[in-house]
Amino acid sequence: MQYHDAKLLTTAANESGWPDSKLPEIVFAGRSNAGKSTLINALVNRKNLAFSGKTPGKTRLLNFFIVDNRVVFTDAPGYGYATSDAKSALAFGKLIEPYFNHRENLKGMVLVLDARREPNEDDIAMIEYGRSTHLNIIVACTKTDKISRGKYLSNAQKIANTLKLPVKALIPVDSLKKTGIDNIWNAINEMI
Ligand SMILES: Nc1nc2c(ncn2[C@@H]2O[C@H](COP(=O)(O)OP(=O)(O)O)[C@@H](O)[C@H]2O)c(=O)[nH]1
Ligand SMILES: [Mg+2]
Repeated sequence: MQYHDAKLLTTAANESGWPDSKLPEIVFAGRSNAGKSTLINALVNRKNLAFSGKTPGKTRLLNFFIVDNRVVFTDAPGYGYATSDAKSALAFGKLIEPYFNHRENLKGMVLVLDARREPNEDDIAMIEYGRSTHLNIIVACTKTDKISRGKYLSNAQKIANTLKLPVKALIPVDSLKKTGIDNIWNAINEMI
């Protein structure tokens, strides 16, 4: 397991809170509970860098982590939870839209999906948004430890069809056992 130097750079509620950094950035987007924070923790080999599971709090904001003085990971709020009512959806849009549209060093998006679930309309909107702002996009399918290999393959085909991607664009991961984490790193390194 490779060592990574990682720390929270800052937490931002709006544009004035974005870090003054020129490093390439990768945003982690996905539904609440899809496994974004756990994936970030697995990538940097830390247990609790990004707030995962039942520690909400700062997860309604953008959390910026600097990794190896080389790349910044941005943990975005989960949209299932953030967009469950009109007011929250508006707040989510106000937080995320300027970031996607104006953040010059934003290079790519890791769309984080639970491998057991079909993408919903929020996931589709998110990938379309990434495409419309010309981001490089990779899709991480988490929690593969909870399903058989055969079930993963059939789910992956459905997910790929729904998102209009080749199935090989999906990267299966088990963030707990760290399976597939090297593949995510390779894809991130290509984006930055
Ligand atoms: N079994 C398993 N559980 C996972 C995996 N990734 C995340 N989880 C669990 O899923 C829950 C939500 O993860 P979290 O990272 O907080 O999701 P977020 O809301 O997208 O940031 C937590 O209880 C994690 O431990 C995985 O690959 N395998
Ligand atoms: Mg989280």
